[in-house]
Amino acid sequence: MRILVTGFEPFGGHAMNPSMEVVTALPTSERLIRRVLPVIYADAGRIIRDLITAERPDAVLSLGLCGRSPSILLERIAINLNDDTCGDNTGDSAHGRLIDPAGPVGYWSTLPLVAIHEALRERGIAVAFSSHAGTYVCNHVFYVVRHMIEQQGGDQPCGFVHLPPVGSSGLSLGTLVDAVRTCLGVIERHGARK
Ligand code: PCA
Repeated sequence: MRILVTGFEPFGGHAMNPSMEVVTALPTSERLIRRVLPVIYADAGRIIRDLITAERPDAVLSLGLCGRSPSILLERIAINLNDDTCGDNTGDSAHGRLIDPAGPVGYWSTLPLVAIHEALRERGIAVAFSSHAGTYVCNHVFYVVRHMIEQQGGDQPCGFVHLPPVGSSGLSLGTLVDAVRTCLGVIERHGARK
């Protein structure tokens, strides 16, 4: 199984983004396609769609930073909405903009979230479920990828995991890398969803 794993560049007031650090620190492997995305609505969606078309991964795990979270958040739902007050890294501020006016209101994650939750807890890593990934660029990428796979009738598991800032709940960068490797291992073991 080849898995596409993405992170994001720093944004807002954050000097670093652990999702970028983790994606960069993951070991190079033929089974892994790694990419850091810009925190720009239009570019992030286009880049990840083009990557999926070119690389045809068997699963997609997207990562981002949730600055307020004390733990890793397993996102359950992507919403068809861009809405923020701070703007993306180009200053594009979306106020109630639909991601795809023809698309459904939301999509469930198709990652094996319960198994991932269990695996992370077994490793003593702080983790929680989250109802949805917000309405900023992380949610945008989550929705765009789920929508693309759904429209193509694909069976690739895909979803989004938010990481806390390094240091939250005693989570070092090394532990976050270990956590993401654990997620990847569970996704591999579960295989395609149909
Ligand atoms: N977190 C932001 C965007 C990029 C990132 O890492 C979010 O939660 O939408």
